[in-house]
Amino acid sequence: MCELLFFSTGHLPVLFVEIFAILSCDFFLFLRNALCEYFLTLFCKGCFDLHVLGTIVFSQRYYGYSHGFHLIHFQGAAGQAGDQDNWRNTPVSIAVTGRPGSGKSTIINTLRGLNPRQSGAAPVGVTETTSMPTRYPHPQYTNFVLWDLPGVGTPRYPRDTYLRAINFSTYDFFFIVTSDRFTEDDSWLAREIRSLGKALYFIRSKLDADIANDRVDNEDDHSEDAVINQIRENCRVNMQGQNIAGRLFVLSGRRQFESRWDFPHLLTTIVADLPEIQRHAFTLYTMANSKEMIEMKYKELKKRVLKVATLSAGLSAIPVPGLGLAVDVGILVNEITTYLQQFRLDQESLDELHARYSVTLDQTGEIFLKYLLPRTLARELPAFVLSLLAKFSTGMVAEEVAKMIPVLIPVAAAISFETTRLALNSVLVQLRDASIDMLNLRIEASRRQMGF
Ligand SMILES: Nc1nc2c(ncn2[C@@H]2O[C@H](COP(=O)(O)OP(=O)(O)OP(=O)(O)O)[C@@H](O)[C@H]2O)c(=O)[nH]1
Ligand SMILES: [Mg+2]
Repeated sequence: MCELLFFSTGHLPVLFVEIFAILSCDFFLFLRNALCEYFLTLFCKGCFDLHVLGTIVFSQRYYGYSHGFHLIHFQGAAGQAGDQDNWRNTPVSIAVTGRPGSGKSTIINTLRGLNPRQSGAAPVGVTETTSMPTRYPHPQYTNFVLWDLPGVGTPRYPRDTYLRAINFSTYDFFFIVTSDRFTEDDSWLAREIRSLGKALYFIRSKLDADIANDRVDNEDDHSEDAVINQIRENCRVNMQGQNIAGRLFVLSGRRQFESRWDFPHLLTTIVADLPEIQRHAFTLYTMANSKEMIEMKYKELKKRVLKVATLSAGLSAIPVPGLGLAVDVGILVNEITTYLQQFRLDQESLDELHARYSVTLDQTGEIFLKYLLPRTLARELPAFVLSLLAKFSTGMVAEEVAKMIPVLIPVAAAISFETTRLALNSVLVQLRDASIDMLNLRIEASRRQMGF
């Protein structure tokens, strides 16, 4: 039995080996073994260039089960550098429309991770009416764009010119926002959007204000759930009356409520609706505002680990003194920086948590310690990466890799790759779990601050 670890550039023989590795009948086993031998002979004769082909570890190893190569294949480092960040180039455009004052700009700012008074935020206020389509790119991810659109049915934007005026085809999907009722114009717009096959989400905003009002109005028997149910029911009747069929999300667009009520569900629903490429991008563009979203981000980031480990242990690897490894520490620092941003454990997010929600340094520090992470992780990443590699470069990895009979590459490269892979997988889990705890801390602090 053999174990094959291919780091290839999709060379034709490798492709055949992959296909045969999947098929397990004797005939295919024979073909596969023959092809591997042929492939190796060619390599040994110098027909392939190692830099083109990448790194190959070929090992013979008995497992005791009856058939098959265990094959892990992924694109080699050569020519692939950086493509794990291609998602940043994927355009995602959301159109946000609704009547004046319904809370469009507030939702846009929240989805861009901005407070209304921060620089670059969409103007918010009772007199700040959206008068023409305005483009708001996300500050970090410029291909994620939110469009603040004026509502349909005003003298300036009557139905018959609205779609042309707002350049309808630009957007991937639509939010129709109301803070009270959906109108006949909303119903018309929904039909137009659907007729062009675009996704549409109805948003009933300002739920926090309704809850706060009810607390005052029904001091003795106030119930948050009762308010929400009543609003849902009202919207249902209202939408039925307007002949509107569609998914409704009852929420507050304000940033301190981004993890409350239907806001998290809105984002996870969008992720589920999007085609594969945009799904990947949107999951990373959007904020970690619920446990579900953190899990989704974790899954997307985990898909990158093999590639990053290959890059790090690949052509730009430099020996790390004392560890017997050769890795590109810079690649790992960049990768973990991405994890921290995605999981909201970067310094900026922590500073905000401390300043805005009055969470103490001790509280956030405790979470880091609980998951065996340094309290000031974001500030000392290179040192952290080295300590992480030291932790995983134990005899165990070396032993595992040494069991293989390396034919084509120095065993050190295989050990560096395997150590990096294990380290990244492990730190991803730690950061995911810390992120969930940090989210709970944020939600609790916001509840305390708002009184509900
Ligand atoms: N309590 C509460 N107030 C909100 C919410 N969303 C918006 N507001 C307030 O409602 C007012 C209008 O909000 P905007 O976000 O500017 O509404 P808009 O739809 O962009 O308004 P126009 O641009 O005029 O069409 C502002 O005073 C906001 O602070 C919300 O979810 N809860
Ligand atoms: Mg506005």
